[in-house]
Amino acid sequence: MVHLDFPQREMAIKLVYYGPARSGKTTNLKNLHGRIAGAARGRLMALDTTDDRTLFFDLLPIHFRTGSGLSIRVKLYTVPGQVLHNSTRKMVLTGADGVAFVADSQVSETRANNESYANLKQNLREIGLELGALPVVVQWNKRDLPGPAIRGEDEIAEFAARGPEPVYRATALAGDGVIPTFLGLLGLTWDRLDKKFELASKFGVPRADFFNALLRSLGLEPSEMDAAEVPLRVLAAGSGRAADRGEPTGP
Ligand SMILES: Nc1nc2c(ncn2[C@@H]2O[C@H](COP(=O)(O)OP(=O)(O)OP(=O)(O)O)[C@@H](O)[C@H]2O)c(=O)[nH]1
Ligand SMILES: [Mg+2]
Repeated sequence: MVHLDFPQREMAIKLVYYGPARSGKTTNLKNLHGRIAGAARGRLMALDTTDDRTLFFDLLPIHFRTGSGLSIRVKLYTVPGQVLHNSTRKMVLTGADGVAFVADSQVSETRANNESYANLKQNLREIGLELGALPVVVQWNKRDLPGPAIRGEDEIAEFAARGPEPVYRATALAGDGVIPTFLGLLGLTWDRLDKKFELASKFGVPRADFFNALLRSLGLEPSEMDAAEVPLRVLAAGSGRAADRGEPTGP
């Protein structure tokens, strides 16, 4: 749950990277950690088994300040994708302000993607959140793998056209698509929180100031923000969720 302190001019946002085992959630955080400029970058806490599988969760804190002195903390978490760690996933998901679903592009992982998406919905329901009420973006990772092993571009485009979530392609291992996914999720989350809590007016910080401060402290180019604003399918304002319309949704 977002932490807002208007008198102290502080806010803290929690974002969660969700998805099946080995889809690349930890890789997203490691890549972000490697690219964030010194002052904004917190310590990446990761607890892996020897074969690199997340045992508990990873946490990457980011801290930056707008020109007008609003202090912003963004805490990025990953869940452990392995099926047996469900209670940990639920715990990490609690209080999330937004979710990035990292799907594995490999055809062999289709079922794992679907099961993980269903698991996300189920866990959200159990902690009293609804998928439709939460900002969610989808990242199709591992686009570098050879053609026959992964879903085709047309399949990804089709998926992107079907659901309401912005969809990003990525090769997290090489850092491609990592920043657009992160900024896209943070953008949706800001918009949702702004609607609910009137952030821009109460903090006196317009959306552009928030993102300019973020980009500056992360050492990013404005063009990277542009990439985040143009996912494969831009969220259609006011459109109902695919799930509510009884249509298939999820990867
Ligand atoms: N080819 C390729 N491999 C990737 C990519 N991203 C991640 N991987 C590899 O996939 C494996 C799993 O990546 P992780 O980031 O540990 O996956 P995870 O989603 O955190 O997995 P769990 O912690 O078990 O849930 C590692 O060997 C990564 O190097 C990618 O874009 N392309
Ligand atoms: Mg992991």
